[in-house]
Amino acid sequence: MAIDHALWASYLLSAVDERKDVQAITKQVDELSIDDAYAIQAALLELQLGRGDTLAGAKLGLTSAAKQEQMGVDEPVYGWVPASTVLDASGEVAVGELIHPRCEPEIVFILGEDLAGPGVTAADALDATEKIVGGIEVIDSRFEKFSFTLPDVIADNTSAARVAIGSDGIAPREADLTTLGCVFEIDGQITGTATGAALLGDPAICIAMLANHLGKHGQKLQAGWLVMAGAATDARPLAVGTTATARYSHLGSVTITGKP
Ligand code: OOG
Ligand code: MG
Repeated sequence: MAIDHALWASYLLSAVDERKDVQAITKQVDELSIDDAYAIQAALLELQLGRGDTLAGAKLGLTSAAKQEQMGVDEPVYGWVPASTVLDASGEVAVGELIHPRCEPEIVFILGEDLAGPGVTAADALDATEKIVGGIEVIDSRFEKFSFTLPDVIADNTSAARVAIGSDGIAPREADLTTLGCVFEIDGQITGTATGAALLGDPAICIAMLANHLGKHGQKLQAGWLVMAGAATDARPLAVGTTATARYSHLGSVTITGKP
């Protein structure tokens, strides 16, 4: 049976609106192809833009071994960052607006120029980048038990929920991104450490892959967008009262706090 993309997009948006987890799509249909999953993701974005949201950028997920092992999915995924999901400088996250949020460190590329695939290389990605900043992403799978297969998580816009962006940035070639370090802390306890090389060998490779993926759909990364390369450590629960800090070499620190 053909997959009704708009129907599943509404299903996911209702889960967001009602702050209630829902059954994985693949538990309810015979087969969900990767193409159908990206079509549901596109329909979901259409619904969000139709409500007046705008696009602030794009993201990758599952680009590190740490994340792939945590989630049991072994391929990178691509998604969108609606402007309404970008947190203000306070770093406060209203946990009550979310289902079962987790947080994770992100290396974030701020683009100065458009980047259009196919054929984009890591060097092209750096050329198009204005600056690189640290961040923390809050992910919130709309699926029960934060559990999903590859097509489910794609349809669900790669669990994207919120993102905090650091204020200190560097020029794209100011530091070696493969050795750029990150220490992730929850309430002062270190939960993970990684370098940029954890992200498919080089965070810039991730950005190039995303541009090439979008190129296949006649889309591109756009100047001014923020683009997340994916978390280099596993994600941790974010509850009311939790403070999460990502300390980066070269990029300073970013802190978020869970609020009611
Ligand atoms: C999927 C989203 C993954 C990342 O950085 O790996 C992601 C998930 O883990 O729910 O954003
Ligand atoms: Mg992420």
